[in-house]
Amino acid sequence: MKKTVLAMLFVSLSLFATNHIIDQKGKTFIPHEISVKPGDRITFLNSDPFAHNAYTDDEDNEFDIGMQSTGTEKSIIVKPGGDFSVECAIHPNMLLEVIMK
Ligand SMILES: [Cu+2]
Repeated sequence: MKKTVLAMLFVSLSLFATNHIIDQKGKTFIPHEISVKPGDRITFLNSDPFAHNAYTDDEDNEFDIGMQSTGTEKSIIVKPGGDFSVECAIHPNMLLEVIMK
């Protein structure tokens, strides 16, 4: 019974989750600022003819998608926490600001 309630809660929460698409093009995250809430997904695309990366050292949302080659997509799920910045380990000038709603 308890498991069923938890499963229903998870399903209803994920119904409200948003998938935010971030393209990497011209060595830029597009868009370069997004507003998210915990449970949302951020999907990184790569439209450049070379590899990119996306990572953050934020203590609540730490992730590193590794090397991302042209035409692929990689996703992460946002955890509860504060605003954070995402960078590309290959191109230090790339910056994505993630704002928590
Ligand atoms: Cu890059």
